[in-house]
Amino acid sequence: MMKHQFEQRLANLEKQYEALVTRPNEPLPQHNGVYTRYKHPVITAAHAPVFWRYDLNKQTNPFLMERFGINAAFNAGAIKWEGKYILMVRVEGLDRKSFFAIAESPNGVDNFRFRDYPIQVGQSGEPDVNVYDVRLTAHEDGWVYGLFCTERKDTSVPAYDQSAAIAQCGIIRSRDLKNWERLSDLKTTSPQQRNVVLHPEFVDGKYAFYTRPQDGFIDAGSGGGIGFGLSASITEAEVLVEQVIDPKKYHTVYEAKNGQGPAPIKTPKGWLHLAHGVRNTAAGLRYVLYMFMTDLQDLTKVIYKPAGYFLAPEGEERVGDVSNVVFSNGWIADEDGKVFIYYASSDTRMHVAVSSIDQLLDYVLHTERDGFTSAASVDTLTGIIDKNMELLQAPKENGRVGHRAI
Ligand code: M1P
Repeated sequence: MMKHQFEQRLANLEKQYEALVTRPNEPLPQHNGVYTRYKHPVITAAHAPVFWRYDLNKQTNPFLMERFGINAAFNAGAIKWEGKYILMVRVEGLDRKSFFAIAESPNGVDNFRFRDYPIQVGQSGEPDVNVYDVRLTAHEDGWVYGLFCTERKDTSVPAYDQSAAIAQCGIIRSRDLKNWERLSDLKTTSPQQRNVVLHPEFVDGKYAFYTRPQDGFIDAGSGGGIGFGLSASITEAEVLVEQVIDPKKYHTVYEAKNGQGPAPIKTPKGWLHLAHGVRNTAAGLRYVLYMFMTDLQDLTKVIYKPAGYFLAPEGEERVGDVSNVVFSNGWIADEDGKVFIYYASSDTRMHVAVSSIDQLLDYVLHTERDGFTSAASVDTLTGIIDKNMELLQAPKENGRVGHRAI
């Protein structure tokens, strides 16, 4: 490649990169009253800095070839830190390995920029083969914890089976979001664990965990619900009793399995939870998000749970490496009550939907629960229509009748 071509291409790459990361985002006009989606993904593989992907030295990379391609950037943990909106993103290279890297934004909806280096999570015993889906919790003990899935090869199967894996929960912690300390992996009685989340407060003086016991790597088997358990220690965390507080259930959006999303948000009415539910279809697994609320005194008691999904893949969100998936492991509740819900689509890119504590409470408290039959759904709908008919037919205060001709 001619010298000037190298420089020209590099200049173009840097220009495109700057244009992408500084592109303003905007709320989409149509919304359901519960949250507002934004037009552009907040993070994509193309948000990985040019100096990650290319060797910028003309001597060692004369063709200005990509040396470390990024396949996807998704399933990010989230936290507000020193006034910035922080996403700890699952960045996946072309080699399928994922790792964590922090991207920061001044406003939560655009201008996310990766820090220069990815995070070194260290090791705990047998080295991780793959790490992903971190949940960040600012715990009342003063540390910020990151609980993530550590995947290792299942060596108990015959050599021809190169897919069998074991998922467990790895734990890191930090006081500055720069230096991370690896703790021992969480021990439970379940053969596998994914979607483990640390509750932000002590419960009976202990650390509280949301778990997702599962028999196999993909199939939850006899497990699959959202579990809850306590551990006296966080450095040698061990949950001996997992109580399933939100089980999978026939003919729901969480029929095959489900999992806690980010750490729950405390409100005066209860703890707000965001979770993902999975069902099987002829086209493969479909992942959607749903919400529920647990009791402030008894964290194992689900007190509200709207029927169906809260957010499902739409439009281009439906297509990606693992299509028909939305997944969330990060949200940020701002001081003014605004809530930034970060979700990934189809294991490929990150989006934001903005809501508020008031809207989410209204949604969770006043959306009818699942009646688990078509007849029950018809009853719910009929109740809504009946009330609306009364309104539409009632004389208005000024003496006129409702606008709808009956
Ligand atoms: O591919 C969809 C999701 O599958 C897994 O979710 P779960 O633990 O519920 O099975 C995870 O691998 C997740 O990362 C992925 O987005």
